[in-house]
This record gives sequence, structure tokens and C-alpha cells, in this order.
Amino acid sequence: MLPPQAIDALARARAVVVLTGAGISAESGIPTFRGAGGLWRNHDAMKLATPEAFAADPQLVWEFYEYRRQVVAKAEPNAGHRTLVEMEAAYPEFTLVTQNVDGLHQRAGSRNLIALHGDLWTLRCTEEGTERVETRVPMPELPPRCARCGALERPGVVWFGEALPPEAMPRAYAALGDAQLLLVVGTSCRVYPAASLVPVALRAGMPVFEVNVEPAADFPGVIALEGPSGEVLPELWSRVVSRRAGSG
Ligand code: BJW
Repeated sequence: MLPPQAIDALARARAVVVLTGAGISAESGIPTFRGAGGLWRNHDAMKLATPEAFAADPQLVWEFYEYRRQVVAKAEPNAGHRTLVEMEAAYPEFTLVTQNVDGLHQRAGSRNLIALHGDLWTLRCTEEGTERVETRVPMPELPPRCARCGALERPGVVWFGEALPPEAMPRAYAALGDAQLLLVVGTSCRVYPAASLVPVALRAGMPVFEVNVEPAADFPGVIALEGPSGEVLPELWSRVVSRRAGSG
């Protein structure tokens, strides 16, 4: 049962912000970080995705990322990703803020997208800071090295304690300032500053809806739409489209 407030708010809105996390890609076969999916060869994924792990054992961390690149390369966007593309086409202002590094939103066709935590296909030289895109799977050399200086390259993602791309959060807050609602999909809302969008929206009096298989956004006032995003988002959006057409 979808909360009627969600259908009303989405039907009336002209500017919408969506925050996504790993859960939206779960139905594409990509493991999440926390919970049952967060284990890789008995390592905690959250401990491998850190600057400390990379400094201690770059080969192991690169094997983890190479494995993820292989999983993602075989995966396809699902109905949740595709619904967000339909929503982007329907609203005058629509901003998708994602914590994901898998590129599935981009492959589905989302355009106005803010990638807070980087992406799996960019490599960065640990000495020079130069970046390049590497889409070959598997990579010819592991760990990869900079062709210019020979230093190790690292994944172009944001690890704990590292700064997000400088323009990312200012753009996300600006979009939220113009929006009538925030829709949060498939994130545990544990990681900041991404999760701060939720209290910022609530403080501004904006409705916040959460699509998740279990309620995760632990902020009073968030309205839960419980279920897998590949099912809930298409159902929700079809109800909103009917309402906007005057028949729902
Ligand atoms: C489904 C589903 C289905 C399943 N349908 N749903 C304020 C307070 C406290 C701490 C901090 C703070 N501000 C900053 C911090 C520190 C830190 C932080 O947040 N720590 C907390 C954990 C305590 N943040 C940082 O360090 C950030 N940097 C920073 O703040 O820098 C400051 C700085 C400024 C200037 C100079 C230097 C520094 C950086 C955070 C980087 C996060 N990086 C990672 C790894 C990215 C690379 C990679 O992918 O390998 O990002 S960690 C990991 O968590 C990844 C994710 O994007 C992120 C969020 O996870 P997400 O997406 O929520 O996934 P899960 O697994 O947690 O949840 C999945 C959800 O889906 C679950 O709820 C399921 O139920 C659900 N689900 N199936 C719908 N079918």
C-alpha cells in the first residue's frame, strides 16, 4: 500500500530531488555495503573501501575493486533506475544525487546527476593526481600504474575521511533548496555528508519519502515506502502519472 501523501506530493511537485544508495542496484545483482551483501572473500567491504586498507595492501584492495568492476560490467540497470529516468523527463527540475559508483544511473539514461562518491571506472595516479578512464575488464595490469610516472593508481572513488568532489554537496543543497520533496531510495543513510540531505529537507519542512526493503532513514518524519525499489518505484510512478493525468 503506497502512502497517499507520496502520490499527492509527487503529483503536485515541479522540482524533485532523489538521493540513491547501493540498494537501488541490488536488483541488478550488485551487492550492497552493509548487511548480508557487505562481505567479500570474508573481508568486510567497508574496511576495504578505505585509505588505510589501500596503504596497507593495495593489491588486495585492487582485487576487491576489480571484482566489483567485473560484477558491474555484467549488470544492467533495473526498473528502479529506469523509473528515475522517466521521472527526470516529467519534471521541470529533477536532480538525482547518488552515492553509487557503479554508473548504472548514467547507463539507464539519467542526466542531471550528482555523483557524490566518484566512480568505479576512473583511476587516479597516487603521485600526480591525474585521472584517466579505464573501462577494460579485467584490467591489463593489477594494481594499475601511471603510464607517465609509474606510481600506483587508485580507484577514483571517495573513501572515508576523504573530501567529496568540491562542487557535489553545494549543488545537492542548492537543488534541495528549490525542491518540494526529497525521495530517498536504497540507502542506509549512515554516511555523511550524503545523509545530511534528509535532516536538511525535514528542517525546511519538506516531505521526505524513503523507498527501502526496511526502514533505514532514522529521522522522525520520514515516510516509508517499504519494498524493493525495482517494484515500488514503477508502481509509485504509475500512480503519480495517473494522478497527473486526472485519472488516479
Ligand atoms: C534496498 C534494496 C532494494 C537493499 N530496494 N532498498 C557527520 C557525522 C558523522 C560522521 C561524519 C559526518 N560527516 C562526515 C563524517 C565521516 C564519514 C561518515 O559518514 N562516517 C559515518 C559512517 C559515521 N564521512 C566521510 O568520511 C566522507 N567524507 C567527508 O566527510 O570528508 C570531509 C572532508 C572534508 C575536507 C577534507 C577532507 C575530508 C566520505 C564518505 C565516503 C563514503 N565512501 C563509500 C565507499 C565509496 C567507494 C566504493 O564504492 O567502494 O561510499 S562507503 C559506502 O557507504 C559507499 C556508499 O556510497 C556509502 C553509503 O552506503 P549506502 O549506499 O547507503 O549502502 P548500504 O549498504 O549502507 O545500504 C543499502 C541500503 O539499501 C540498505 O538500507 C538496504 O536495506 C537497502 N536495500 N536492497 C531498496 N532492492
